[in-house]
Order: sequence, then structure tokens, then C-alpha cells
Amino acid sequence: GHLRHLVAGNWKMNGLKASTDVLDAVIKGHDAVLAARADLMVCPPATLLAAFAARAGGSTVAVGAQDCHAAAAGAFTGDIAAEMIADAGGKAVIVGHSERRTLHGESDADVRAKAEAAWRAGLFPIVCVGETRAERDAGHALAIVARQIAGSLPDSLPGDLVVAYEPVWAIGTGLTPTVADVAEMHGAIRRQLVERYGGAGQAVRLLYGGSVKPSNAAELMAIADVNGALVGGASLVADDFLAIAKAC
Ligand code: G2H
Repeated sequence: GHLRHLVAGNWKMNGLKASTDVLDAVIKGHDAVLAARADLMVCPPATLLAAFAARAGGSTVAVGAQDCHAAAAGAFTGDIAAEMIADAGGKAVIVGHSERRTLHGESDADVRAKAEAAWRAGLFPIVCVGETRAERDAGHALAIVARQIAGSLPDSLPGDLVVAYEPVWAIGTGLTPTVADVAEMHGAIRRQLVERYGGAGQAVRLLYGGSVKPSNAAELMAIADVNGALVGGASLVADDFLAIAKAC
């Protein structure tokens, strides 16, 4: 069946209180017509999470976080629990982004524990996977992503799940895979999820991420089994973010 598209903005380590005007413009732009087309989510840095969730409350725009710790509380200086994200008004959390996997050494097992924490707290996880340039050039992209999916997800799904396919070499570079390569990867991920979870695997939204912008969004969002986008740089500009949502 048709899944409603989700366009999620990953602000990464960008945004100050003054950036609330970007959120306001996104809320204003997500009018009834656009709301019918795609769900919108903004994932600001943790410092802005509560204020953004309060501001977006009652609107059609949801707010999410960029990472969480697997534990509910404890001696983990600098970390944030999924329960804290829920308490701040967040609805979802990105886990396993390649910047976390690479710069913070997160393994598939770590990502799986974080996804389980998200469900425990009543959030849904956006689980990120994707191959490096060297892995794609060696012909291993499908195998690498299949292994990440297998290791980063539990044996049964306790709640809603979103998976984001983000080829590492497409992140922030302006490069994107071909439509055929995205279609092949998303089809493979869908088959793997259905094999593992049955009907629940059909309901998982599969986002494409990596240099999504207004100029390439329509062709990417039209691909079978692409059910939305995870947007970095372009999500910091309200008009660009809304243009991507309109392309769904
Ligand atoms: C990939 C993406 C957002 P960008 O990291 O998750 O960022 O759109 O800037 O490539």
C-alpha cells in the first residue's frame, strides 16, 4: 500500500534561539495542502528541543532529536536519554547517523540498543544506514547495508520504525546516487524488512538521505519504496525544506 511520505530535517550541530524563525516559517508553510502531501519533522540540536516542541505544539509539524543514549538515566555525562526527548515533547529520534557511527564509533549493536530505547520511551526511531564510496566502488553496497539493517534492528518491532538510507559519500557533498541505484537499494531494504517482520515490514517508511535539495527531490521522491527524505543542509532554509516536501 501507499505510505505517507515523511520529510525530516536533521539540523545537525546548527541552530540557536534565533533559528526559531526557521521553525516558524516551516510551521506556517506546512498548510493544509502540504500537510496532506507529507508529514514534516524538524530535528534541532538538543538545546532547542523543548522550545521547538512547545512552539510546534498544535501544528502539523513534529519535532525529533538527533541521537539518544540507550539507558533511561545514569552516569553518562553529556548524553541524553530517549525518555528525556519524550519529556521535552519529541516524537522521534534519529539513531545511527553515519556521523555518529564514524565520529563516535557507534556499532550496529549500539544503534540497535538506541532504537530499543526510543521505543521504550514511546518515540519512534529513524535508523540510518549507508555504504561508503569505497564500499560502493567495490560492489559491496547492498551487502553492507543488509548487514547494517540486520544488526541495527531487533528481532521484532515493538512500534513504528523509519529507516533512512544515506550513502556516506552523498552526505553534504552535493552528490547523489542514480535513481536506479536508490531504487535497487530501497527495494532490497524493503524485501529484507518483509522477510524479517512480515506485514510490519511493509509499513516501515524508507527515507532517502544525502544531498536532498529542491532541485533533485521530485525525482528521488518518485522512486518506488522511497517514502520520504532525511534532509540535512537544505532543512536549515525553510523555503528549501518546504520545497522538498512539496516535491513528495
Ligand atoms: C545526510 C543528510 C541529513 P545532507 O547526513 O541526514 O545531510 O542533506 O546535508 O547531505
